Amino acid sequence: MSNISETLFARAVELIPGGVNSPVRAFRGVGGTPRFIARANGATMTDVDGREYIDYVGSWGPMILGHADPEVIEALHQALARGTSYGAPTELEIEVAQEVIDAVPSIEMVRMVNSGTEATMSALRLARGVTGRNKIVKFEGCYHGHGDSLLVRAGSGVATLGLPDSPGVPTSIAAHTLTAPFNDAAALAQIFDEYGRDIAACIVEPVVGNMGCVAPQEGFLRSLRDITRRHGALLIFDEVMTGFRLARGGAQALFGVSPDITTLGKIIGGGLPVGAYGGSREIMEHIAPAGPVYQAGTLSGNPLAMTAGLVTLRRLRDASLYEQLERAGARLVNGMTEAARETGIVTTTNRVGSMWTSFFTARAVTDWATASTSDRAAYGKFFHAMLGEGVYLAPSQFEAGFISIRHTDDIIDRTIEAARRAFASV
Ligand code: HOZ
Repeated sequence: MSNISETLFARAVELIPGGVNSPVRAFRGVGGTPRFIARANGATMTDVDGREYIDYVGSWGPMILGHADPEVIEALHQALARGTSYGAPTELEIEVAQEVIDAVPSIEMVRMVNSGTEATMSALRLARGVTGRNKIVKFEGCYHGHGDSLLVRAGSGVATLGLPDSPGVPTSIAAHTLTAPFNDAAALAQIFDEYGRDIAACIVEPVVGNMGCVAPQEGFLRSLRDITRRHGALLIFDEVMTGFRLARGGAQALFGVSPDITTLGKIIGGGLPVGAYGGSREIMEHIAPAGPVYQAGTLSGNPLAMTAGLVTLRRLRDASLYEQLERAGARLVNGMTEAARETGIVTTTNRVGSMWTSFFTARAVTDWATASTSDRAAYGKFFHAMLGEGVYLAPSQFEAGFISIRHTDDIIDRTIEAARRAFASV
């Protein structure tokens, strides 16, 4: 099959490592050539060859309002005419900060950065600065961006490519990162019993998106809160994916557990590059220039990301949108599960709100050990069958799918019909 995506990819691999600016996009987890996208609108994307896809990647989470939301685009047009970056404070930044603080229970102050990776790196530095300790604990299969301390037993692209850890991370830094299985509070308690006095923070995706979607079991997040508090360590919820997605107040509002520091990204930039980290006033006033922990950024809080973010966050004040997303998620997952069953394909589908993943395994998927029992070759076949049906899923088993408010019942029913045919072909 000769097409424009293939021609572009051949050029891209000569100029960009692996042909992409972020590894999972390269389709290595599923094989084949990545589709180059020309445009997107609502729940769909169109590639350079003119094929339209129902999109469940949603730019990996930000597009909760759907692509090219008219209100976001109009606000961006107006903002563009006022200039794209000033390197000086704006009222818009206060408005976005206010919106985040109003929504997220544990945040009293927030600092904007430019990506989720920057947010988690900065949150770790803050935790180390506040506690005067060096070690951190993360969970196997959770991914928190590509900061040195966090590329240990990570999910997402690291898991997709089968790289246990990354060359280039000094062993002296990796040695400060301890890992436990997700959903295993006893293992965490043991780590804290051994190293508690040296541990600055425990970081977790409260609902994991980066080994596929995996929910916390009853009481797990509460145990993390209790264990960290008992040992004088900080609890960091990485809500880059879940913030403003599972509820306006994120997973912490949904599960009723308050972390000390929260990292955000994706939705709060309305589709433009953004990240943020926040917490109590007492903790956040350690950040420069209020305090001594240094962190800075030329484009942080830039007016375009703040504009798109503000429109998006204000729209998400409408609680009925989360009810709509919940209904859409249930309709999709019930339909997919039924389609798999009818065609005799064994899957386990996890969902929390509008995040979901179908794993090709009979096991309940609760952690990395069970996520990795999924038949990745079967996922690859299913992925390509769905692509052929005009449905764009994550090109890796170890990523979550995302639903937007533009995924109507009709679009979801078309997806289920496509899945029925795709399962049959697997
Ligand atoms: N690691 C990102 C999702 N978990 C992928 C980002 C991208 O490829 O754009």
